[in-house]
Amino acid sequence: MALHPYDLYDVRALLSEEERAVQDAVARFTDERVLPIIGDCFDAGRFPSELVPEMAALGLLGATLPEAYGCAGLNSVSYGLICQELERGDSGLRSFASVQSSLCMYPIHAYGDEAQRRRWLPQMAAGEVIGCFGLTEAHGGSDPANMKTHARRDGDDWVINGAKMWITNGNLAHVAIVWAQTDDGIQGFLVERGFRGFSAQEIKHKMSLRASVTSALYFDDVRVPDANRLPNVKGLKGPLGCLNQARYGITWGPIGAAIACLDEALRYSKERVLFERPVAATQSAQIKLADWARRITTAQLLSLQLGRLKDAGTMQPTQVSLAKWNNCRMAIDIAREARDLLGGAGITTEHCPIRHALNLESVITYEGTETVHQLVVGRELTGINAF
Ligand code: TGC
Ligand code: FAD
Repeated sequence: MALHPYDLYDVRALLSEEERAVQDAVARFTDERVLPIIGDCFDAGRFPSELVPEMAALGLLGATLPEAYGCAGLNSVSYGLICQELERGDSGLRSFASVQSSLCMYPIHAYGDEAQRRRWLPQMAAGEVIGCFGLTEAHGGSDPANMKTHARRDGDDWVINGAKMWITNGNLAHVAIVWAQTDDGIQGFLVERGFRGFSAQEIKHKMSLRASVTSALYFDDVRVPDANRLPNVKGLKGPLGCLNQARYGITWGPIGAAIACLDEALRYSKERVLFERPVAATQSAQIKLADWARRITTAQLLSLQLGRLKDAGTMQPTQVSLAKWNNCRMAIDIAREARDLLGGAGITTEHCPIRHALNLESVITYEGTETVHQLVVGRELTGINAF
């Protein structure tokens, strides 16, 4: 029996029936709703917000959170498969789901009180309220401990001053989870659109993640009630705990992008006839295609095992770092090489590899750069902090 070209090790056989059903539903959504429009969205620099209600209806927002809050209550492997299938369409859509689910709904659930959960989570699961996550500042995203944004207690309120940079969904968001230094360590605040002194400015001229909104956020004496502070965490472990969730999903996403590139290059190289034979009949093309399949297969196995560890409650941040590093590197290399295999045709967004390659420049940078994740693994091995 012929092997599946995008699943040479039959990783799908390791999935439960429910996990397979989730993957199939999201794959259908990507094929039918995302792929027909995404090239144009990327060209126009437009996030397809018309797809948000459909993503919500499919249960893709906050998918692992409990049904009591209007969420799907899925396991982590299913969440990973959602990320994979969305990113097979475009990293921008996966980014949207990552931020909404792992960076906004997760901290409200994990660090918020019951009133905050009841107020925000059902509307966010329904896609009626969109969130963004403000950790990075312009002077150095890799070192968030050095943040300047500050919240000062004033009676029943807090007063926030500062700015955040490179914030996904910033101009779309109804609520921003903002991490600020306080006299009591870093704390998280729910800053609502319309609060006086809070503004967002979209970042233009991006050559990457063009189908996603990225913004700067500004806080000028923004008064936030104490009821909008996440009460159950203090210190950098708050935002880093959210990153753990999102980075986990990002290990899966680039597998989808790489599969999309392999798919397109495979079809193109079989059809493209040069020197009287298809490009796919040359040894150099076959070695490339085989090498991509090898790298995709190892990434699939890595993420699946990571997901099983996460569902068992034993996943360690270092394991997430290794997989984020490996899978982003795998995908960006494949996207660039697939662009090459398409020759000149590869430089237009009529074909997906250049779009994925450009998107992956962000994916390999955000949620911890490749270097940051290498140094996390290096520290684990040596016991020496090299940051
Ligand atoms: P350190 O100061 O030693 O630790 C602080 C506290 O945090 C705990 N911790 C973690 N907790 C959960 N998950 C993790 N991954 C954690 N890493 C550390 C740690 O145990 C400690 O707790 P406690 O109780 O002792 O206070 O911090 P560190 O030396 O471990 O961290 C250094 C470093 C460089 C790894 C960290 O600062 C880092 O990860 N920097 C990169 C920052 C980053 O990734 N920013 C991403 C911004 S969000 C984003 O990019 C969204 S893109 C979304 C999209 O569009 O998809
Ligand atoms: P820097 O930290 O300035 O890094 C510059 C270079 O120095 C990198 O090559 C880095 O690897 C290297 N470096 C850093 N430390 C060391 C070291 N110790 N040793 C050697 N080299 C080192 N942030 C949010 O908070 N929320 C979001 O929603 C969000 N969305 C984003 C969306 C996009 C499209 C992008 C591009 C970024 C987003 N980010 C977001 C920010 C992202 O997390 C940061 O860009 C990232 O953490 C890197 O920070 P930086 O850009 O300031 O680079």
